[in-house]
Amino acid sequence: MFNECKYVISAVSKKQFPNENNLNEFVFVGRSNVGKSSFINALTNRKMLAKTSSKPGKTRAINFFLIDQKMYLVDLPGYGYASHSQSTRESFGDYIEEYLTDNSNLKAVFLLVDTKVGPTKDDVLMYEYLKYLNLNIVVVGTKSDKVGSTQLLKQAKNISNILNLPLNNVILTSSEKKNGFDKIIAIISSFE
Ligand SMILES: Nc1nc2c(ncn2[C@@H]2O[C@H](COP(=O)(O)OP(=O)(O)OP(=O)(O)O)[C@@H](O)[C@H]2O)c(=O)[nH]1
Ligand SMILES: [Mg+2]
Repeated sequence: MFNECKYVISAVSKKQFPNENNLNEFVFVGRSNVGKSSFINALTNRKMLAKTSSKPGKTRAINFFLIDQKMYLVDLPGYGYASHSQSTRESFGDYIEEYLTDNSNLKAVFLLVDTKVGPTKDDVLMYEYLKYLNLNIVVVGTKSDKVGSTQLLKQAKNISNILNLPLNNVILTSSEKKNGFDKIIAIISSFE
């Protein structure tokens, strides 16, 4: 579905955000290490488009990827990683806020939570914040390969219970096994 995927910029301030043509944007949000960058790579079928790491806090800026000259996929820094200095953590918050508010190009926010761990306190806060901003939210469970098949439904229900949303609205994915991406692509395609 995605042919040309181009890294555009790692933005550290609003002035650097691209997209003067007002193309659709889709952003991936979640705590550090939840698998956002891996998710973008799996979605676009690229191995190294977005940089991934086993060390939390890899993505420090807001990374924009231009897809087929028609939309942007946006990789946000993760939240909830304690070992950043206080000031770094605060500026992470600023980026996220600046990016998410007053952005009419932003069509959907994919909130990624770890399927096995379930939504953390930070995830719940982020979900509430996204709702408050009236954004179109898609809740995604990541790393579903780490959960046995008999536990998958239970973990999906756990996510839907904690976030208080219908079970059908929780999409479980594995970037490693490339599972669940047909649903994500269908959602993105529905905005074209
Ligand atoms: N088993 C498994 N591991 C995964 C999956 N997706 C990501 N990982 C691993 O989880 C770790 C973190 O992945 P990243 O994609 O870098 O996570 P991130 O959310 O971008 O992290 P930050 O940039 O720090 O916010 C890496 O070691 C990945 O290999 C998955 O679907 N299955
Ligand atoms: Mg990342």
